[in-house]
Amino acid sequence: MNVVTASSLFLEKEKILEIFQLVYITQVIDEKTALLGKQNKGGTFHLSSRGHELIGVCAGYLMRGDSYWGLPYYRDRGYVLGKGCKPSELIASFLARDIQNHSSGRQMPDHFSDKKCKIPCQSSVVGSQLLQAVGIGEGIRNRGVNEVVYVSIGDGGTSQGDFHEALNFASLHSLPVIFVVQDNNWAISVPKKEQTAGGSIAKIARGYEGLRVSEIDGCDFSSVIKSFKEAITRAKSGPSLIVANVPRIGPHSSSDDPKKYKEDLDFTADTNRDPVKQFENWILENHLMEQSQLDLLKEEIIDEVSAAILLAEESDFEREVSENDCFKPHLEKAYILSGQGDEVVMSTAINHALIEEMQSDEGVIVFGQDVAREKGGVFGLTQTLTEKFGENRCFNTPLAESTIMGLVLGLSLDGFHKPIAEIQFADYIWTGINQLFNEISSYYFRSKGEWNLPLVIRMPCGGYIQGGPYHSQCIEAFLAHVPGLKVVFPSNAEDAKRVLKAAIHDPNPVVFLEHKALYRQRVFAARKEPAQNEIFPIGKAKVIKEGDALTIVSWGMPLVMAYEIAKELDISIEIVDLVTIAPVDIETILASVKKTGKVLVLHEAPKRCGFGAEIAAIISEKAFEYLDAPIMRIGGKNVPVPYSKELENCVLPQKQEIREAILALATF
Ligand SMILES: Cc1ncc(C[n+]2csc(CCOP(=O)(O)OP(=O)(O)O)c2C)c(N)n1
Ligand SMILES: [Mg+2]
Repeated sequence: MNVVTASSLFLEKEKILEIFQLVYITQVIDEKTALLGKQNKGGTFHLSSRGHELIGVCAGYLMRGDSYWGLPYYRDRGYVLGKGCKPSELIASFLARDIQNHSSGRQMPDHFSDKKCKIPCQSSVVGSQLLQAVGIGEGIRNRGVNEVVYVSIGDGGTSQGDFHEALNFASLHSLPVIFVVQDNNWAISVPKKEQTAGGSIAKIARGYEGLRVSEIDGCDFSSVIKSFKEAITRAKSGPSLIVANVPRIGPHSSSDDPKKYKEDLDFTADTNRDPVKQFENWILENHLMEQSQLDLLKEEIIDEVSAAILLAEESDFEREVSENDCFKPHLEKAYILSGQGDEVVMSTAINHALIEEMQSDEGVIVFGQDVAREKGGVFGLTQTLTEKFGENRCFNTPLAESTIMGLVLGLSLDGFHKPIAEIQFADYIWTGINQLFNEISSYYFRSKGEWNLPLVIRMPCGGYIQGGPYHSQCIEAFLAHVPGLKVVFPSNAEDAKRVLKAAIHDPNPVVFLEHKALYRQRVFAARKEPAQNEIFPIGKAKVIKEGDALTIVSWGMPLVMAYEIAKELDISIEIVDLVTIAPVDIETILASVKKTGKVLVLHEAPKRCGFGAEIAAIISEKAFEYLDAPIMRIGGKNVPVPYSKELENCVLPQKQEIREAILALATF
């Protein structure tokens, strides 16, 4: 065995040379794809990783195999090559071709995804991978396995709140995560002095107790290897942050001209630090190869990349996209609806659904703000879960919604966990919305089905409780607008229990909305409790009252009001409880409208662009000729929900308004 003892690296000569080959392949791919981008072959957007090759390759190479997860960022092509991804696939993804990995042309180049290499699907959102990595780390800790997560980011990305949330959570839970900042001093054109207070992210990060922080020269082979080896050894007992100083030798991207913001001296300094050149010199100095051998090896690598290009060009483009591409196919189990138990309110039904699912599947875990132990959530829905299933399966998170959403995503990736996150009030999802709208929703589509996210996000929502502007929002229309999310909004105890079970069994992300005013409402929402094996499928609406004079389509609190009014009036009213917002059950709505010829769509959220607008549009597209009256809509006023009861009544739909609309429609 040839060991480079002088550098104390304890790495065989063959391995060092293999690392060099990968470093050089990274560079050659860079140069060749830049040329390909000008040849009208499908690739247009070029991201250079020149200067970042060594740090990435070493990380990927030392963390090969099934025990290591990797969430690299776009300038970390070295990492994915080090980890074992195929050059031909990376080039094919540059050319936007339909290949197995790296999104098959659905995302821009260097947005890596390769399941067999344990590289989850990366997005373009700078910093969003950090909390997802932490979620994977939490899953590793829960499963008690010996795995490690690598996650990288640029220096600019450390300004994102997610960076600090990720360091905080990883440190709090002593997670096996290695954070790497590839610090090239620039975020496109913004230099670090305009980016980071004090100029050192390492200095700032040292405040997180439990985090091992080191700063290294990312162009120095020995330092890089030593640093990763230490971080890997330490991972069992906690996270590390490696800040690796590297040059950015190219432009930010093919759309960027660095001459607009870099001085000549900067260009020279960066080029002089080229890690590939330094590594070559190191190899020569350590007599691992002669210059002539090195030159020959480099020529072979150039030929290898040329062959990979030819292979990549053989892949075709994907040419069709369907809305079904957003969801992993899922066959609903057969369902029986008996509802034979004792009468329960909706909050109890939800609590029981959680308990039953946690009993039958060890992978089901629950977390959020205040959900643990006796408190069991601000509405008490998760009470007894920690006591019954332990601290690992029902735990509190910091007060940070992006953390909760990043965790739920990361946890859902390991094929074992089915995480259920609670967002304390739907009004506060906005501080975690990037993870939901930009990451979770499109994950399956972006990875061309390589990854799916079996997760549930529970959100108490809705007004009529004097909750003011920030404890009253009904946000279903925002959620339904985003491709790739299933959104349910059950309005009584039996549906809540059955639909929550369907959501937990679904291999796709489901947002489960719970109206706070219905949690303990008895007259309408309390029901006989369904048995353990009952589920109600997502995507099905329910006719809760039959009639033939007019149809009301509704959900949440206004549905309850409509039901009460319908019982009082001598009009044959049919009421459709939507139960699922997305994908909406068009058939049930149309069948009812075709029967009655008149429809009122009724919801609590602001009428303007509310989900009622979507339903009205569908009806007018598909059943216009059956209508005997204009489609009516009632929604909240287009203002925030005020705290004062008097004002809240002005903004949210009231019984009187609903009754008048029904009478007007009936006599139209
Ligand atoms: C959240 C977000 N904001 C803005 C962008 C546009 N953008 C892409 S890369 C980039 C600069 C990132 O700089 P840095 O993190 O230092 O990484 P580097 O490119 O230098 O490796 C910006 C602003 C983005 N992709 N995501
Ligand atoms: Mg940078």
